[in-house]
Amino acid sequence: MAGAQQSLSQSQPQPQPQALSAIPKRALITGITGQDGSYLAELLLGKGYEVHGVIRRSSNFNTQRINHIYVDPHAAGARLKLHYGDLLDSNSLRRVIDMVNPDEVYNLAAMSHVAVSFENPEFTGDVTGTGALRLLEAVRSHIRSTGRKVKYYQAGSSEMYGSTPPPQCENTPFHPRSPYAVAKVAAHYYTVNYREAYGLFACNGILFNHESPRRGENFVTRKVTRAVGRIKVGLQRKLYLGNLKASRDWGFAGDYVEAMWLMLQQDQPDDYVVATEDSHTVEELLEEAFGYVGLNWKDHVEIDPKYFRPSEVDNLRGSAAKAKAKLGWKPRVHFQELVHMMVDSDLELAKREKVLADNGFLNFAI
Ligand code: NDP
Ligand code: GDR
Repeated sequence: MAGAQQSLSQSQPQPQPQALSAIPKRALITGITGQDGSYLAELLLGKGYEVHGVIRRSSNFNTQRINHIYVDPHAAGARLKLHYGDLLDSNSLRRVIDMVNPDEVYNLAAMSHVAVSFENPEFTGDVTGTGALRLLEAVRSHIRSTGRKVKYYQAGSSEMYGSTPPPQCENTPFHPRSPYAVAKVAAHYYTVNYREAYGLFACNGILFNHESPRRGENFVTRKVTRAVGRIKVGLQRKLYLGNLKASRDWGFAGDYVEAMWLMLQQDQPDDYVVATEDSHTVEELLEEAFGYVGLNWKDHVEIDPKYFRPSEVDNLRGSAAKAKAKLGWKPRVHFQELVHMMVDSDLELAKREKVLADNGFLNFAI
């Protein structure tokens, strides 16, 4: 749907503070076009929020994950609004925050691919690390000039633990193993510093891997389930992967965005690990995903060393005891159900692709 990008609001007047009690809470989400942004937007709309998203200009529309919740902002009652902005552009962040007057800011935007961060380290540091600092400064400046209360959420990552052995909790030392992870550690401590120095209500969610049918196709879970669907319908034969021995604590993105929201509903700001407390290797992921549709992964998977990382993170498994005790959060979807959900979705997608391929509308070199 092109509409989501074509009718971005320019400078709509916002209600003044005295009128706020009569209107819904306003949330601003950076990274709204990503996996988590789309689930968080759905969650907040369901809770009655007015949701504002920061999107960046791209030569192709990139709002596929939120098109189903988007309505034309001219329509009465539209509660999802999009604004152009970029974590690389401080002025755009200040402008959007001053225009939106958010009650809650969720910083989900990042260059989020670990392997790509080795290829583009400086860019990753700028977006994923310094980008958080730019946003924190924009929030601080907004609070200073308006006197309003604004709560801030920072999307932290289990990658920050890197080579520190599991189980990892809030007190576990960080040992980042990629430019992405180093940038996330910087963002983490910027957030802690703004809380300590300026009294900002700022929380770090230290989230372990979370996946869904909306996961980007070059992360390993989705790469596998996408291949399973295509192999099953005859559109693909081989799947090339890197390290099959790495172990991850994989949860469902829909569960994890609830934890983000819960953090900002507490009386005091704090940092929380969010995890399933269960870990599986990439090989176990392959067994589960291929086995679910009656395939043997060993017939299809080949190793391509180009997917090995210069420094790998071998084993992540979180302890979410604090989030369970203080937020009342717990994961609903576990590994097997998650993998089946993703395979079911990607099998349907592959069947539709097959119809297009059989009728000459799609080319697959298999
Ligand atoms: P995605 O890669 O799916 O989404 C990233 C989002 O960031 C996209 O909306 C992207 O926009 C946006 N973005 C990238 N660069 C910029 C920029 N310069 N300015 C503004 N927006 C930008 O990530 P996820 O949804 O999976 O993750 C959300 C956040 O949580 C990320 O910060 C990630 O690092 C972190 N995280 C994710 C985990 C996971 O397992 N999914 C675990 C722990 C942390 P566009 O669509 O235009 O590319
Ligand atoms: P990760 O996720 O690096 O944990 O970061 P990813 O799915 O990319 O890798 C997980 C593990 O799988 C191994 N692997 C492969 N990975 C990819 N992408 N492609 C392959 O072909 C492949 N073969 C093996 C990797 O080496 C790794 O060990 C994700 C991101 O969402 C981050 O933004 C987030 O912070 C962390 O999760 C928590």
